[in-house]
Amino acid sequence: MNISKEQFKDDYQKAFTNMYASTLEGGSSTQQYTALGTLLRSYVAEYWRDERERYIKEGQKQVFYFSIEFLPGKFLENNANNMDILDIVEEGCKELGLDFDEITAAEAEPAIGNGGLGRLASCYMDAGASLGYPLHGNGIRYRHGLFRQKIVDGYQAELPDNWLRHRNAWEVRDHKSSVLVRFGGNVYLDGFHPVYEDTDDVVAVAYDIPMIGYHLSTVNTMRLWSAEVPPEEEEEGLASKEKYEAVDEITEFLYPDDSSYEGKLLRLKQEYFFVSAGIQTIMKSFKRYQISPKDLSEKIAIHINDTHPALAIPELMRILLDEEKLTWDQAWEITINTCAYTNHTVLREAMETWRCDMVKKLIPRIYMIIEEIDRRYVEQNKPIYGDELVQSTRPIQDDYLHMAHLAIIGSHSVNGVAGLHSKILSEDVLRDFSEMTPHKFNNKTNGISQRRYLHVANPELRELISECIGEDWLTNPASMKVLLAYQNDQSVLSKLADIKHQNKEKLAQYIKENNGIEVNTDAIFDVLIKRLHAYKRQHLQLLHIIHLYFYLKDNPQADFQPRVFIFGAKAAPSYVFAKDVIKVINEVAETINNDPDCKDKLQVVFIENYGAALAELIIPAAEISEQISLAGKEASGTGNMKMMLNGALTMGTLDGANVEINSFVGDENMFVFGLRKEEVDRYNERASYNSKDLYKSDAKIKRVVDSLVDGTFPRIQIEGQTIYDHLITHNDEYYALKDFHSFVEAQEKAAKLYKNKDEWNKKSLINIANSGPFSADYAVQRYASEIWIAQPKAMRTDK
Ligand code: 26V
Repeated sequence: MNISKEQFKDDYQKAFTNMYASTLEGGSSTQQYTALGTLLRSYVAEYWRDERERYIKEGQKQVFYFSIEFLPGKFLENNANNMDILDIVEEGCKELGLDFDEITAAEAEPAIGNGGLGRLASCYMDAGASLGYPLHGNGIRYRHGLFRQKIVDGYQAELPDNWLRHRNAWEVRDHKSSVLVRFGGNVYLDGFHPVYEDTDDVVAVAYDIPMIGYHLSTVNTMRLWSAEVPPEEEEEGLASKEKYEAVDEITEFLYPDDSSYEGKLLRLKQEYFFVSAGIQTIMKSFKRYQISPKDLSEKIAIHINDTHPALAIPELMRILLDEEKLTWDQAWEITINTCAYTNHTVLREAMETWRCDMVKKLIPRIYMIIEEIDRRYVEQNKPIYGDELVQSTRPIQDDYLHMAHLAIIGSHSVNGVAGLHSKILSEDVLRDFSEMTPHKFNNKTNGISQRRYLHVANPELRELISECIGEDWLTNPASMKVLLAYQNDQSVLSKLADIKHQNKEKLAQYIKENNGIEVNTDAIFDVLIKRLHAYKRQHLQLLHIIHLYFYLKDNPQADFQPRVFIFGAKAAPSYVFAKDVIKVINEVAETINNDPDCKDKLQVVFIENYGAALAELIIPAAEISEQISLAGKEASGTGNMKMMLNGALTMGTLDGANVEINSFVGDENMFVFGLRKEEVDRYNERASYNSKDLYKSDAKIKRVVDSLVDGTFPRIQIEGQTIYDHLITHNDEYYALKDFHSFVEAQEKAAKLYKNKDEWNKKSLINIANSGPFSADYAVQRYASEIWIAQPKAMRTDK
């Protein structure tokens, strides 16, 4: 958008006074932020409205991305960037005597997602809007996001995340779009007509947040639902205290697990709540514009992000049958053609199943429909595929509802999120389904927002790239490949190194302020940031660090490549192993950081409360990107792409999207180690891996593992033992010991390479140049053209 700095400054001062009846300079940074966010939102408000109306007028196909989590990160800078006024805002603030960094720091991060799944949804929102696709989010407005992590005596403590304390400047409460969601009660059929008795009703109130595309291509909507007591019940004094509490609870907090399933009733309530609200809204707008429900799949696509929104399928059926009075076959065909499902994990413990009696009691009409889906599925498919296949794939089995089965059966597309993951789905985890309906299965490798993770998070690098290759790459990321022409250009390589060093300094400053540790910024910054989980193997890095520690103790005079190991990770509050790993990392760090033999050579930092906002500080400073999950376990990973984009070299197994990174940059530009997926499978099939034997026969491994329990590191008696037991007593489920030597070797190679700065910088540049294909823009284009069959609008030329 076009606005002068003077105009902006004037608007800002007025907006502040309108809001707080005081002057801007005297405001707190939170007030300054809130007024600024509100002002920027007001700049796009008319355009947002126009775009909504245009969508309706032009009858363009709309896509609704249903996700129980979003992780948008802070809005202010990203939105200003996408509106092309980031410079004006920054300079304007400076001229007004304000500290822009303080203002951005005052923005509360909406942590309404756990990790990869939610962040991916938000990258797609950004890409969708930037490309002009009508792609809208549908989710939950949790009043408390993912807990804030505090490290106390080395342990993770969880504190509530009250991100809405100072209100959200970007959201608009749209109470007129409220819908009623019915729970419980009795339902019986009067002919074909369902009769509801004694239901427990909840109102879903919409909060809309504008999703502002790059260069203001379009403004889409992320709609988050909040649960309230129905106003009629309130006005007639019918709502009890218990009712208020029960309703409040629905959108009170985000479940803090991302890879283990727990069949909690409240979680099921959340799932039905936001799904029903979203589907009802879509159908209401259809009615308003008198579009026939038979045209539904031509006019909208519904995306089911993991299984949590899979009740969209029976909910859509319910409306088509009960309200639109379609026949079952008509309704079913429409539903399948409208819905598509993405799987994000192959971990068995994360597969969602619900006890049927629970579903039946909470949402009786929906359960009736699911039973009918199941009955017809068996009836129609048994004669074709035989009993065995049908039994293993039906939605209801042994009194449990299998959400993935429901999602697959009710969708026309099922995709994994990286090549290897999609292959595992169709050949292994979902093999029976892919045998029956191979046409549904496809891959959509994840993508990331270059705008957030490079343009905004690393503006100096953005400048350098543009200096070299012009601006085309900003909207056409594949053309970053042109950068390869500079791989031997010493001046470009040294600028690249300078930028990395500045970013390391920034991170070092943060570490000094928050951890009280002065890290050596000439050391390699080795970064492992992601949720803490045994399959992601933070404990493998821990073993490696201990190994280096022993090496330094044994060889204090050795020529040692200095390294700073940086961790950031939250553990699910009930996940004992993960929490114990955090404690051990912190205690090992304490010993190492205080040992004079390690000074400026080996340092370990655990950054507290890692999340989307801190990621933007850490990623630009990373030199080694640790992607060390056991092959076959990480669906894709997206941190791997973000760090590559910022010039880090990947230290990785051939897992998830690391495989694709490897195919782009080649073995010589990353450090590949560890078992291949087929090898892991072979060990598992034959049960031929014995970690205890390995431990007993390998002195290096034994020494490192023993240090967890022999007092080398104080204050980890219990937690060290947990890891020891996992590795030795319980046979090292994720093959950390098996991969240990291969990992250490790859790390040694990295340390050696780092001594040759020119070579390192060249490889760094090669990584950046090859990261274009991981743009979320391409991923969204593939979803749009192959799954949603949706078109972007013709781009404006008047910006
Ligand atoms: C699963 C569950 C299980 C029940 C409890 C709550 C919960 C919440 C989320 C999930 C979804 C799977 C977890 C997930 O985030 N998967 C990650 O998705 C990323 C985006 O596709 C991908 O890059 C990561 O590899 C994958 O772990």
